Amino acid sequence: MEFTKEDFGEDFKWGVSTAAYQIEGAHNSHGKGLSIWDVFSQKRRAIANNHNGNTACDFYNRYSEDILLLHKLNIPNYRFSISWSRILPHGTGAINSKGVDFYNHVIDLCLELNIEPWITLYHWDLPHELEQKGGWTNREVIHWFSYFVDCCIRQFGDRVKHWMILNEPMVFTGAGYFLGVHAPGKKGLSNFLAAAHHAALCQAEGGRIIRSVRNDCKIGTTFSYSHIEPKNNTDKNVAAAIKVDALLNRMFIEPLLGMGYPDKELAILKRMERFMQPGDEGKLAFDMDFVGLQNYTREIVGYAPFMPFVKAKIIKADKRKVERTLMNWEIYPPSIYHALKRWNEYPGVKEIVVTENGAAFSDELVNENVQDVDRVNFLQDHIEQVLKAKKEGVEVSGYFVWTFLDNFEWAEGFHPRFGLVHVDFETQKRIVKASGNWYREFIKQSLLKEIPDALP
Ligand code: GCO
Repeated sequence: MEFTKEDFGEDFKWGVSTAAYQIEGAHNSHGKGLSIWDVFSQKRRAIANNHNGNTACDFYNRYSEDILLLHKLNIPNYRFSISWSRILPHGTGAINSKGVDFYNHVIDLCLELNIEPWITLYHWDLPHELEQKGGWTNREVIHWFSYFVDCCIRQFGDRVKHWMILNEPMVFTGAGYFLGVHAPGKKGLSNFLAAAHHAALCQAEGGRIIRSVRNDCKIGTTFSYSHIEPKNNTDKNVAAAIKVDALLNRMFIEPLLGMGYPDKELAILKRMERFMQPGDEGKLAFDMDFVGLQNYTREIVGYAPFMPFVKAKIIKADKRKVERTLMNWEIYPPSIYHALKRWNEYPGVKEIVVTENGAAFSDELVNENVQDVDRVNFLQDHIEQVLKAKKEGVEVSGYFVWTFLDNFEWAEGFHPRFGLVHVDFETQKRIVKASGNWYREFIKQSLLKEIPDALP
């Protein structure tokens, strides 16, 4: 490794990311309402091995120890999400004060330890009661979501200065409302387009609400992004790659930047008009302070005449016999560099934060030790690509590892482990992996306060 943290400059933000449903557990404790993931994960065969997040990492009960562990790992920025139905059990209306207390404790302990809290408002766990009214396919979601955002910024905005509106809208609308493999398990083009349009409106509206309530917060939102290449340069394959790129990489960021949906490249998006109302185009735009890049891999695309709508398919990593992670995602560090360079060229993008990057490997626990050298290499190689982009002038200001703790990996259950910290899901014991120790040393110079004597 031929770089240090110092090469990124003093202001560069190092951190880790998590999400409520993946770690909190306590799915029905202290007045919490059910979310679509609580319900979806109970369906037979929805999740690998019939796992569910009812307990997950039990972060709800163990947050003090876990945040102390963040402190021990020298991690100065912690990104987590708010479980909407923990705060608003019915999705709107009455606030559950116990839920608010929990996030207040998390935030206050972080601040006490000089760890900057970064909040994601929506990381996929819509309140179940709202799904019963159509969820993201119902345009009313804009009102429900606005109410939730308003509650959160009023409750926590005095102390939390970094906000992200949505986590990867392409994934929760695509997997949840088109493919049906994520909660709420809906399928079909109409569900997808409706959900996607409403999510795109909410990402901008959420930004407007935060800015109208407080003027001292940095507002962003996050997007998944995979560098895409055609399997070869025939016209058909190139055209297929352009469509998949429009769908996976451009469909949510471009309307936010005032460019509209990329329907020239992906004609199917013209059908979005069915869900659009007068004035919507303008409402899709908002000038974020930063955008969050979430990158894991690249995708190779080929022409596939029988695939509905896009006539394209992704050729998975095992078929290509390339180096890959446990998720069957190709290990291709330049992907993050290409993403940063491309986003930097959008005139509306002011600042980019890598809000997620990481990998699942088949970690082995031997003598209370996980020597996850493959993860250390993955992180180093990706961080190096971020530095390369930064040196070339890209406005990238932070990097967050996905993730802190091994956790509930959505439809894959607990099998793929992405953490810097190993979790035994039977005993809830935490063991810092070699990658966690590496990251701790890498960011050592950050100013962290001593651990205070008394904990809440
Ligand atoms: C994502 C999610 C995470 C996943 C991670 C690994 O945004 O896709 O934020 O929840 O766990 O990406 O798949």
